[in-house]
Formats: sequence, C-alpha cells, structure tokens
Amino acid sequence: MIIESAEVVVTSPGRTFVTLRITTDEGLIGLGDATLNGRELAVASYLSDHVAPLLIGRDAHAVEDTWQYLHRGAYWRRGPVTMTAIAAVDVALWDLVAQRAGLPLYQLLGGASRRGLLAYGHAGGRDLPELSEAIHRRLAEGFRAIRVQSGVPGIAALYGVTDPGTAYEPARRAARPVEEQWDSRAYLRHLPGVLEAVRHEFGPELPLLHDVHHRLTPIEAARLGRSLEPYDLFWLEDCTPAENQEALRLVRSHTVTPLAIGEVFNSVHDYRTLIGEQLVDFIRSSPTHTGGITALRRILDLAGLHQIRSGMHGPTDVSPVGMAAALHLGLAVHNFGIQEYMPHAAVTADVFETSFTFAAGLLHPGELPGLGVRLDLAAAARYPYQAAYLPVNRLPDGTVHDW
Ligand code: GCO
Ligand code: MG
Repeated sequence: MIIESAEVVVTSPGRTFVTLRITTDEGLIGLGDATLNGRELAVASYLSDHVAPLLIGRDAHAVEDTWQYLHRGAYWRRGPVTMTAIAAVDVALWDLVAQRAGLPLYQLLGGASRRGLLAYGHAGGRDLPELSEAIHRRLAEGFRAIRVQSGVPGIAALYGVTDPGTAYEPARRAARPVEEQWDSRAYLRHLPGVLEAVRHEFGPELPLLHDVHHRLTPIEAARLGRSLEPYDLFWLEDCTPAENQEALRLVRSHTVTPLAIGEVFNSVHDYRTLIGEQLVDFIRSSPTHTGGITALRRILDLAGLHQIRSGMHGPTDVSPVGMAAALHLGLAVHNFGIQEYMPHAAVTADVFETSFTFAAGLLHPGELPGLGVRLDLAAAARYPYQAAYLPVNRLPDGTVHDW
C-alpha cells in the first residue's frame, strides 16, 4: 500500500481544523488531525513544506518506521508543532492500515477492553444558579460525569465560564487575543464553597472534575487540593504550569485529591518524573498533540505500570478525526480512565462525517473500518480559514499570567 499523495486541508466550519489527507495507490484515504489551537498554520506549513514530500512513495503499512523517521530523522525533536504534525501522519497511517484490514482501528490496537468510554461534559456558570442549571443540562444530555467551572466574584472574564446557553469555545475570532483576568487569592477563597454546594445538590455518586488551567503555585495547588478533599473530586486538572514536573512532589505530599495533567505535553519525556514517581493519577494527552496513537500508546503503557490511567483531552480544538483516534485507543487500552467530550458545533458535521456514538454516558468509536471519519473536500472549501486566538491572562496589576 504505497502513499501517492499527502494533502493538508485547512477549514473553519465553526472553528479551524487542520487535517492531513493521505491517498494510497489503491485509492484508500487516511485522515490525521493536525489542529493546534491558535497556531494552526504553523503545523499546516510544517506538514506541507517539510513532511508531505517525504511521505510520497512510502509504504503506508510502515507506521512505526515512519514515526521514527519523522521524529529522529528531523534531528529537531519534540515541541507542539512538530509532534502535532507527526501525530497527523501517524493517525492517518493507522486509519489506512485498519481500512485495508477491513477492521475498525481499535481491533488492531488489541480489541475492545470495555463496552464504551465514560465521557465527561463541561458545565460552567457565572454563579451557583447558572452552574446548577448547566449541570442539569449536561445530565439531561446523557453525561454521567461533569467538569465544574465557576465564576469568581471580582474576576470579570474567566476561563471555562460563558454566557448562559452558549457553548464554551476558548479560541476567539479576533485580530489579537482577548484578555482575561486572574486572581489566585479570590479563586482559592471562592472555589471550595462552589464544590461544596454542587456536591450537596447532586449527591455523592456523580463524578465531578475541575480544571485549574495551569494557574497556581505548588503551595497554592496543595492547599486547594486539600480543601477540596471533602467533595471527592474525580480529578483536579493542571493545578500548576505542568512543565515543571518536580512541582507536583510538593502538591502530592499534601493532598489525596487525584491529579490530572498533560494536555499541553507532547512527549513521553514530559511525563517521566510524573509517572516514575507516581505524582499524578491521569494522563491528559490526546493522540493529536502527543505524536499520535503510536506515541500515546507508549506513554499509557508506561503509566499503566504505575496504576495511572488515561483522561484524554477532548476539547472542540481536537477535530472529529482526533476524537475518533482517541476513542479507538481508549477503547483498546487496559488503563482507560475517562474521556473528555466537548461536542463540536453542528456546522462541523457539514465537513466531517463521523461514526462515533454517545449513549448512556458512554462514547464508542463505531464499527466502520479505520477511524470511521470522512472528510468532504467540497464542503471544507466552503469554510475558508478564519484566524482565532486563545485568550491571554493578566493579574489585577496587569502582569501577564499563565492562561
Ligand atoms: C480542557 C482544556 C481546553 C483548553 C483548550 C486550549 O481541559 O478541555 O483546558 O479547554 O483550554 O483545549 O486549546
Ligand atoms: Mg484542561
């Protein structure tokens, strides 16, 4: 099965997605997600200028060799742009190999280890009544685990909180990033009361998650983790800027609240201390930003030795192709934990036809050969690229802070 062409498709149906589309001599088409939120064109260029020409004439079955060729062969290793580009190639090749075998991809990854993947949905509100309404809405949609984000008095624009009824979408279409605010002391004072109220209203069973989005110092994170222990969180996510792996030693030694980290990681090396010293409980990487299925599977196998489970990133900026890859891998690995699921805008379905399902709180990748996703090129052309940026964060005195 020889690769004849590799084409990069940039389209913005609702938001921007970058997709690698590989065609073989037998006419099969494999898809890989290369979407890096707010930096999409950098990956598109890396792929079309530097990677696509190397793929022509290669054997599409050579998944591992191609991964090593693009990773070691580039000399310059790691980094979100490079690893997202390699991920797109890797996922597109897995898609092709599985289509050629006539099997849904999860069957090539070891087969199903469970009936479906427990998914969590997002609920955010500016205050408690809005938050409660948002949680009820998610439960009515079938979610059986909820991520809870709340407004904080004194902070005007905050991560994870939108006007009632509008879907949360972090990237905004504007010439420059919008600016949000942050105040750790106000947040630390307010959040425990929010989780207490939610736990009280929704009872002890419902898994609740919360995302700090990289904003606290280790000692602040330790304090927060400890103060949330009575509310039995499923996880506390990205409590500190996660690239400092050693910071988690301090957090871990002070709290038994489970910790999830890694949506901005792109390599197994970002996890070595965290996994080796058992400093986290869930791996947030998605195939899209971590070098694909080949690379994430290695990370999850290492994590499994330490009873650390998957909790793959599944925001709208992981495309339907990237979501399908996550679902096939998640269905197959033994140490699956939970899958984030932020459904795409309805208009995205004009371009991407998917076969994954969501029922009774569980996602399933479906039974079509390969990933089970199709890209309609003519429809993609109707949604030309539109620039969007993630927000930038500032403290009350104007200092730039982690967003
Ligand atoms: C999450 C994430 C997202 C990110 C977004 C950035 O937990 O889902 O934190 O909301 O902010 O993916 O591109
Ligand atoms: Mg997050």
